[in-house]
Amino acid sequence: LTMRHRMRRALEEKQFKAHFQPQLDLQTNRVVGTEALARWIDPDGTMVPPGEFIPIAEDYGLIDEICIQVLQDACRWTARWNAMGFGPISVAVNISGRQFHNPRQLMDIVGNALDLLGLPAHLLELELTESTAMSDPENASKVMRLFTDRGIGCSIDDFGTGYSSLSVLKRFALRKLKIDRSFVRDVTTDANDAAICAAIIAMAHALNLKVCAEGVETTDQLAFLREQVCDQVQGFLIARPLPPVDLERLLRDGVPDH
Ligand code: G
Ligand code: G
Ligand code: NA
Ligand code: MN
Repeated sequence: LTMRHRMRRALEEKQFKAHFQPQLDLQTNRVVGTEALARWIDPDGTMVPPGEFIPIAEDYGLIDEICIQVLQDACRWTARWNAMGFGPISVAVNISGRQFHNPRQLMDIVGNALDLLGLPAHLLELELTESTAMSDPENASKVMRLFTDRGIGCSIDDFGTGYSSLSVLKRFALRKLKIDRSFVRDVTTDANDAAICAAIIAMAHALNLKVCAEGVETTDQLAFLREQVCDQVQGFLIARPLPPVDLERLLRDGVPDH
């Protein structure tokens, strides 16, 4: 069977699912959101990582259908968690470069998912990497305006790695910056990385944006980010990307104190 056939069949069998990594609010110590990450889960249990299948899906023109499946899965679980009283809890989904260049079609897909699963628009967030956004700032502005007008939040992913022009950044209709995990990794040992993280947090707040640090793995990193009044953290210290039932258990039991 060719890869194209395998993907087609996987789509028919709804093998593309969302896993969820929690985002912890440092003010309240509550999980206030998750990032949905695409997983291809074969019936035999093997899991194909998105880094492998997303580029192939883009080549085969199957990225939209896969995105729809993952997005609907993400909206379905998030609507459930809010209905169960764990909310308000939002969900962030990643947008591929291909989808970014077709804003109308993306809006249709996203709007349909929200309507179908009954998720309020403000509980959905779209993540665009900084390098994608800056590859075509005109289009990025258009995408963000379109989604913001619909009540959906927009965030810049992997911030700090993509050469943002600050004059462009200030014109984006944004809710959040996500500090790339490469800056978080050595934040307690590298003075430059510490300065960069502090500067991104201060700049985000000056622009009235929330800021989320990615890739938080140690309590020392967390302590630094608390000191800098970072709004949210995401990383293996809190939890890995989890299957929905495990994320739900974490919501029920609460995250341990860090
Ligand atoms: O979860 P993991 O570390 O394997 O993710 C690898 C990469 O795949 C990440 O950079 C992430 O942004 C990307 N990714 C995960 N899920 C999706 C998705 O639903 N759509 C797109 N376009 N990218 C995704
Ligand atoms: O920013 P992006 O969408 O590329 O990031 C998502 C990826 O980051 C996922 O593949 C996820 O598994 C990974 N990730 C999440 N938390 C951590 C962490 O604490 N450390 C490392 N090394 N990777 C992480
Ligand atoms: Na992301
Ligand atoms: Mn990221």
